[in-house]
Amino acid sequence: MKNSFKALFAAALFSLAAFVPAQAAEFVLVNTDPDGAGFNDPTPATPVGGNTGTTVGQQRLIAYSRALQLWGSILKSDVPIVVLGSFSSLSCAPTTGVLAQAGAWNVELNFPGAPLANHWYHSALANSIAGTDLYPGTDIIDGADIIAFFNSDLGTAACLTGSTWYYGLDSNANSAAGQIDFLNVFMHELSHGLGFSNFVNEATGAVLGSTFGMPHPDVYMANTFDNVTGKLWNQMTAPEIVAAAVRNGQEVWVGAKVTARAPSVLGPLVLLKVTAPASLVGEYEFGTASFGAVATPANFSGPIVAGVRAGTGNVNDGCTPLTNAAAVAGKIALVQRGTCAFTVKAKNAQDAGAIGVIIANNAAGGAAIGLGGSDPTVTIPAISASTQFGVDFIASGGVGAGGLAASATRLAGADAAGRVRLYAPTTVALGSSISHYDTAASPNLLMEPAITPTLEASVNVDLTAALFEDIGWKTELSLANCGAGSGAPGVDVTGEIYAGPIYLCAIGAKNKGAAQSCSTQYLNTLKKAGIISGATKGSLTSCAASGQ
Ligand SMILES: [Ca+2]
Ligand SMILES: [Ca+2]
Ligand SMILES: [Ca+2]
Ligand SMILES: [Zn+2]
Repeated sequence: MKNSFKALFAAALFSLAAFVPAQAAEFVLVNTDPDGAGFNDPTPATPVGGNTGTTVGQQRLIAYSRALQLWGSILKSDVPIVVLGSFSSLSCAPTTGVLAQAGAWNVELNFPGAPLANHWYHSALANSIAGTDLYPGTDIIDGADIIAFFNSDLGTAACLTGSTWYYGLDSNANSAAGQIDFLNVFMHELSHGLGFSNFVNEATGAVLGSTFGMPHPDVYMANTFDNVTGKLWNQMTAPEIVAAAVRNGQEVWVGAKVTARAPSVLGPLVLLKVTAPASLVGEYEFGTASFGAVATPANFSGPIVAGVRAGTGNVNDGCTPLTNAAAVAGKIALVQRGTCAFTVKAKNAQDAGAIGVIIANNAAGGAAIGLGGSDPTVTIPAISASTQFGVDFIASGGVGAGGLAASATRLAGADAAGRVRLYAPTTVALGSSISHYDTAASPNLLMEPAITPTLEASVNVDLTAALFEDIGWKTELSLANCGAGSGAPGVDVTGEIYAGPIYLCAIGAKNKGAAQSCSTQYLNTLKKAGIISGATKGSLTSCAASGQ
């Protein structure tokens, strides 16, 4: 693994000494950029968002160090975690590009205390479990744990035109002005290197070590579950892995910590809730359409009537003008897939006066699929339903009621058992597939495949720390037991890392009074933003004051 990367590193060494004492994880940054570039870029810069650097390079280093401090304040390790960092040209085009890439630089197998035999572990985690540096290497680079590249082309016209890095430490990037939050990106990338990634190739099913006679699954695979075969990924053959990797919605994380914390982080899933006929009362998954208005609980609710057309064949397929327009007008029309385009069916429902349309699948046992196509004249919202739903609805008489509503039991981004979905696009994206949470998660998570403007990694790592606990990380803080609820110490039930910045106040202050005023100011900000409750603020304030 590491040998394939070696050639990229020829530059001068610059290491920042550690900032975080023993019981929290200590990170060491190794800056591998050459003079005058990347982390050493001398271009003058104005301090921004709590970042006091006066050159671009300094600001990069300060933001980078803050991310290391934040993860260091959550994860426990007696072995320093060495991170190689560099700015370089990464794949980028005007409208799409790679912001950064990171991963484990060394991996470990069957080390002392390994929770799972014959499973690969990221070296930072393996070292923390073993309590020793399992591979010191020939030098600090060879023996390092994590490697991270950042795209140095961001800010040029050819790379994500109009975008620039934001180096503030306050998660306050102006996304409307094209700013991309470096701290959010690096908190995300560091997570990959700390354990939030598998080592299996989803395109071939080959596990790590296949090429050097040590083919083994990894600890991430041991927590990845396929709902179709009912198998964990570390129990699958290569062909099974290839098939599972593209089963959008079916791959989930089964680690207990993530599942336990998910209801505190994820919002409710919106489903098609049917209230009539009695035989169909319940909640159903639906698919969305690429045409018409976006279906929402506000615009998609009311009586439902099956659309009927004249002629032969399936008279419920909506392919010619509906003959029961009087019954459909002002209601949601239900039609079935087949014979003509989805947009034609939606247009015929719209012309009959429908306020929305449900297009049920017609394939045997078919699920609610995505509805493709384009027709700007379709303005009503359209959703899909399963084959069975359409058949049953028409068989029951073709009259009912319902609409989109927040589920009382299901979470947005989790399966029916409450296990959080992993990203499994129908076309494999190597390095991205499975090694992220699914984009279906809402609100957006730090470890979804795309960095989104609402993320605030300076104070909130949502479900990331829980996943680390599932793979064997111990989470501990100098503010042990300051956490509220059932979260890890210092990480509350919704994953906010409020204790991390308080900890930074403590180590950055001249005396205890200054530390307390720093943490009070920070807690007030969190309270004002609605991130913590008054009660949490109170317990944290006394915790900080106790000098723990
Ligand atoms: Ca090492
Ligand atoms: Ca992979
Ligand atoms: Ca999302
Ligand atoms: Zn990622």
